Amino acid sequence: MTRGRLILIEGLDRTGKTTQTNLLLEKLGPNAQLIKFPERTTPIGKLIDKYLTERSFELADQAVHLLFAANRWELSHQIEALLRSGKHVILDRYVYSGVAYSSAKGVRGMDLQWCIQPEKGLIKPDLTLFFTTDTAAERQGFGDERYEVEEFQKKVKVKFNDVFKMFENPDYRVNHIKILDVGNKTVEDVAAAVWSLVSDHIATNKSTDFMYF
Ligand code: FDM
Repeated sequence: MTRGRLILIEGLDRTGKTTQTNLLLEKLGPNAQLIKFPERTTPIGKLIDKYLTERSFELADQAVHLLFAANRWELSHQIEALLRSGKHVILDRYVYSGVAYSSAKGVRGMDLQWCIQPEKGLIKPDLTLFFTTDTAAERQGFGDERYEVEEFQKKVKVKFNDVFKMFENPDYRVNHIKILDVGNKTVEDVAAAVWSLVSDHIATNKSTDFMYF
């Protein structure tokens, strides 16, 4: 039996990741499961949630980065088991968010190379769709969480580019990252583009091996 595919939807804040991952889950039906990172209900996820929602809860940036990575490790066995059982797993954010957001803080020593270390060994997505937009209007209306500040979001956008460049390096064997400009597109248009890429990927990729960061 071929394993399920690991499909990641990544992107900037307010680009519709959550809407689109839910629509994709509906389309793929019972043969798929959606996992959102951070997964805020686990022991580590609860700490992350507290950090994001309570400004007075201080943690060292390095420690926060390791918590986000640990949150992925908490779910790594479950993800692998689902894929081996033949289920597709849709991820809403994953390693690339981890590296982009942490390195965007500009903390001494916390460069891309530092940030990727605790992610090494996690299963790599088979297909990554990165949602981006240049439309200022699309980027209004951030929420109240710690990172939802326009200045910081601009830095994150630059870092996502750096992260993808780093993964083009042959050492990292980049895998199927597709950039989707969602600015000025309707939910239906984006959903159609996502479905075309995902259904094509599932129809043509049958490998049983996993790739790892
Ligand atoms: N975020 C998310 C990180 O900083 N590192 C990570 O590894 C992940 C998965 O957490 F600002 C940031 C991105 C965002 C915040 O994410 C919460 P959601 O998608 O808004 O819940």
